[in-house]
Amino acid sequence: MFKCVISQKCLLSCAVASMAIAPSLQGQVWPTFSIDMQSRFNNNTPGPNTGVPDGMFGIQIDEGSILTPVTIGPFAPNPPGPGPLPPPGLVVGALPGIGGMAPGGLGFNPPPFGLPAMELDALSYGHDLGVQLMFSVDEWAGGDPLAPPLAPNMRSEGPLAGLNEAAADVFVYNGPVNRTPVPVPGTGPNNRVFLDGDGLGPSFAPGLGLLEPMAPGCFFGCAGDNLDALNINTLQNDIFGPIFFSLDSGFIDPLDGPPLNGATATGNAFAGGDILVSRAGGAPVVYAPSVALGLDIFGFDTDDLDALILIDDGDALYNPAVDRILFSVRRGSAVIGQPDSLTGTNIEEGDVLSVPIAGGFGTPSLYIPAEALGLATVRSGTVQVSNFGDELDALDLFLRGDLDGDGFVGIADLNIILANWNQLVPPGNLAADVNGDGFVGIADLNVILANWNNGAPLPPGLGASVPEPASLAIIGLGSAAMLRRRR
Ligand SMILES: [Ca+2]
Ligand SMILES: [Ca+2]
Ligand SMILES: [Ca+2]
Ligand SMILES: [Ca+2]
Repeated sequence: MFKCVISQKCLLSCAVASMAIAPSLQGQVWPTFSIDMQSRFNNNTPGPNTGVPDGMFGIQIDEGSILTPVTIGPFAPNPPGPGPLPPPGLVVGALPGIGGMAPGGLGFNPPPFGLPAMELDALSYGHDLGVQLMFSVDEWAGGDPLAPPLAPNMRSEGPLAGLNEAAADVFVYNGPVNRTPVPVPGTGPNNRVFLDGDGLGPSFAPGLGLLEPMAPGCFFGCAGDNLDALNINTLQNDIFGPIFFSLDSGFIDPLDGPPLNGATATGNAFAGGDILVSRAGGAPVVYAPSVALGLDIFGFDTDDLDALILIDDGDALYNPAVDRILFSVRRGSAVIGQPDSLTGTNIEEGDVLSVPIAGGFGTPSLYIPAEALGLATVRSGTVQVSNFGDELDALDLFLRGDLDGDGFVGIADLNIILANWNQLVPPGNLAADVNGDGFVGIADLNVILANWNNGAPLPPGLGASVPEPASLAIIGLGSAAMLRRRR
């Protein structure tokens, strides 16, 4: 029933997995993610294959690895489950020729002498169609202290609450994925826990198999992991490519200091603000250069893109008129504190950004400000853990009920349910078990019906034109028209 490679480790994994099967898997969620170089599962050590053996193949994890929870089997991205779980399994490694679910690696160069790390810090498979925004933060984020303490959320899991467990968690934004002005601190839609790093208390949300806690200032002695790249709904074919990602810039993190950033990007002849694309077993090429995103205005590799939402039209070539990008930048980036090109708001590391607005300052445009997400910022005077704004370090979009990943809930999704009706999963298709209770039936059908005709509202060419507030309604009508055509 559970397909695992034969080894002592995996027998243990399978035993844990069989206990962890329904009713508490998170249905319709197949997360793939990466950790950062300080993380415990990386043995707190930068560099290729320096971490603990992964939970599926026994290959050493590193900060360039794409991982998934170990709950079911080694051949497709797994759902999260209740903790404790084995170490995450290797989906795609960084170095050429490395094993994993999709063998061959992302084609990173091994780090040259003096540049220890191979840090992948943003991830997408190019179809991030959804209406719920998911994010993670780093270990220094405390959350907005003025926001209501709606536990479990980013603030209740973080250092202000004395827990230091937020860095490995995934949070869902309570607001809509629309252009949003900066709210008065404490009044934004805020967030709640969606997935938990270790799948244990206090949130008991489905877990990823990561370790907690990770405390601010742990440097290279961290007890836990920082999730720094995320895709929530990873389909089986996604992992073979195209895989969109970004690498780490060379400039130091002003809170963690040297040598905590490894210049992985320049070591591979790219900038840390570039979005790259690769297929498992291929070599990376530039998809969207940093300058197209309003980054590196102050020079090559002066900004680092560290979180990515990407919708590509299928050719894996960036066309600003049709492809859509949302992103965030890393602490220490030169563009932080500069006015965004839409509203003139000083950019922070917790902001969700889009591409520059024509005729603006040439900088990225603010899409959803950190304050709306429930994060602390310098510009709002809400930081407490450090002198820097809370760092958002991973992003994705999610659409409940979109089982085939096309950004729309409709007949195709219903047919997946019907084809597996009345079956236990496995052997039924895991995709059909929308609510994760191990059985395909009324409960799953009801999720589809409750989200019927729901679709991703992001307009084509997001951020490429000026979406004045009055025009947002028109964009909404346009989306509705598109959805009608697709029925
Ligand atoms: Ca990483
Ligand atoms: Ca994180
Ligand atoms: Ca980057
Ligand atoms: Ca960021």
